Amino acid sequence: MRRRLALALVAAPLAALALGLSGCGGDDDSSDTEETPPATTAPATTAADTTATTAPAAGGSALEVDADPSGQLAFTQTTLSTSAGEVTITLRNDSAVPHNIAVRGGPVDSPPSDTIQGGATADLTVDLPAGEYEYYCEVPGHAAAGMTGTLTVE
Ligand SMILES: [Cu+2]
Repeated sequence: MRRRLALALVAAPLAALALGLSGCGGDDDSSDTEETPPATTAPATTAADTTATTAPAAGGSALEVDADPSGQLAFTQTTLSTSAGEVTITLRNDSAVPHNIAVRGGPVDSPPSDTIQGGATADLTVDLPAGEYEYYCEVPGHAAAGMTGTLTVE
């Protein structure tokens, strides 16, 4: 009997202490939770860094080319250059004549981009090793009429 009472007397403060501790523990948990997102952000940043590192290694450059706005069978730029890797060329065509863009040279012979006109744009993404390529409009007759350019990849 005395022993139980003693235990109860000891247990009560302990329980209160435990409650107090668990209260603090709850705060600690929430602050831990608050610290967890930064910890999660750190790996995410690492992943982003990895992606960023991968992107330059793979190239990932972007180029813009315009079709002659007056409707001539020509690009306004006849030379382009970029670094090796995945290259995205955005063709803009302000004329009413439909055009597209494709790249060929060496082992590369890309399918053409969408054929566009009237101020639209079309993207062509090609994986290009270093070398010299021709970009051209694949609409029949256009490349033969001079709608080509030289793309140098280093
Ligand atoms: Cu064309």
